[in-house]
Amino acid sequence: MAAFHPNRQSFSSHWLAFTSNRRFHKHPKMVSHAEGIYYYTPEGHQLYDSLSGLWCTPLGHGNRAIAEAINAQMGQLDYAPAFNVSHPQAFELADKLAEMAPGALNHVLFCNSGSEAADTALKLARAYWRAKGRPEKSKFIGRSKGYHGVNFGGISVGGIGGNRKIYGQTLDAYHLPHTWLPENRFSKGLPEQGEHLADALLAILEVQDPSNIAAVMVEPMAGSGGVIIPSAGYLKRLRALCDQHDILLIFDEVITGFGRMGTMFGADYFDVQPDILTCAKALTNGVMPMGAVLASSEIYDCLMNQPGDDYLIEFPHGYTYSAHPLACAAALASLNQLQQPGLLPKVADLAKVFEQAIHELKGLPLVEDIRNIGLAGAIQLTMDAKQPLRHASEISALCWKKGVYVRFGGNNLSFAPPFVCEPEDIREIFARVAEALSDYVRTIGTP
Ligand code: PXG
Repeated sequence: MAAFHPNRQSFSSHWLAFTSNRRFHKHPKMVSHAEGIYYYTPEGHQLYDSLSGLWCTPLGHGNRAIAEAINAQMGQLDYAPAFNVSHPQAFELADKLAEMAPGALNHVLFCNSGSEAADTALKLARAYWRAKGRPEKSKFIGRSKGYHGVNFGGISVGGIGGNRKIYGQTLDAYHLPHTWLPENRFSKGLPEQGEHLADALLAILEVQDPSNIAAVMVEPMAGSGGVIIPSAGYLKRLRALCDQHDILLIFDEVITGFGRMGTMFGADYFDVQPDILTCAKALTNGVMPMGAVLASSEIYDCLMNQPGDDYLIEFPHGYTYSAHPLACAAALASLNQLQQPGLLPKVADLAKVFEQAIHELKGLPLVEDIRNIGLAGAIQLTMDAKQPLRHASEISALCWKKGVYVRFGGNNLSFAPPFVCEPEDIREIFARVAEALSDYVRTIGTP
């Protein structure tokens, strides 16, 4: 098939997601091929994939077993109605997720993205309290710098101002402070300070009253916000406060799910049990769009035991593509690999190399903080007084030229390399990032 080269017209016909389109038109970044831990541009320039796509392809690109599973499924059943009908792979996948998830999160609702998973979880929390006869428990508490996707529930609970400000009215939601503290700068792994930040929940409850609150929703560590990691006791404290005040705790594990922290879920890492857990991304190794919401038996049983005839729908929610057969096939093939006994120990080993390599950049100009946990990390840059977000985007552009795809968001460069990379790949990625940073500092003069 001949390569398609976009012209001016097609540049404006594809309105890129979450992108400065005007900048893209001037400096397009295109990939046309991917294999293992690399992307390739149409011109054949090789790039390390230092974020596993958008945090979603830990098993690398072109994974054979996933491709074969999708092909086989395509020949067997390409689509099944998601309402009133189902298919065997959906049950197999739900069983597998329930078995992998911490505690009794035994009931799985499928959707197609992390954003849908977030809004599904919020609706589920409200539906639960209503079924319990407490409909006034309808407000939510999220956290500053939290990201729960882009749908209305997710942006309401999410704590990134720029993702909300142009969209008008949101749901009733209040926000805990984020967990970045200056005294934790350059911590390796878990920071020491910050357990007390969970107590900010009490101040919110004092004004809003627990009787009005359905759920607290947080990421075990804030991924998009710039890999902001809470201290060891923070989530345990949050769990205890939610228990005391009869509030559900929802973990958004869209990034932390499936091994990113070196454990299968962030909940395992912190040894804290949520009532609802959302996931997506690595669930299918990013190959098919899919999200999932795992609910506790308490929530499931409550909704199943509502009075009324048994033809009534217990939870009127779902999507045309919920539990899509091709996505289920991709997920089963991905999870089989993620569950291989050697894989998570390999991630934990790579995490040590990653920690050392990313912290080598400490001391370079513009580097204000470096954080890491498992195979995830961020380099936080000082803000340019006139153009606060300039440094990160320009350094990322230089990294591209040096053969590394680097994600920037706000004043952070974020990293989440594939689990299938080798220690020398990680060292090479950060050596090139350090070079790009130094080149950039030279072009702007000493900051
Ligand atoms: N929750 C969390 C915690 C996420 O990280 C979503 C929900 C939404 O998922 P969907 O599939 O609807 O995009 C996300 C997505 C980045 C980056 O660079 C992060 C995400 C997406 C794109 C870029 O940090 N996270």
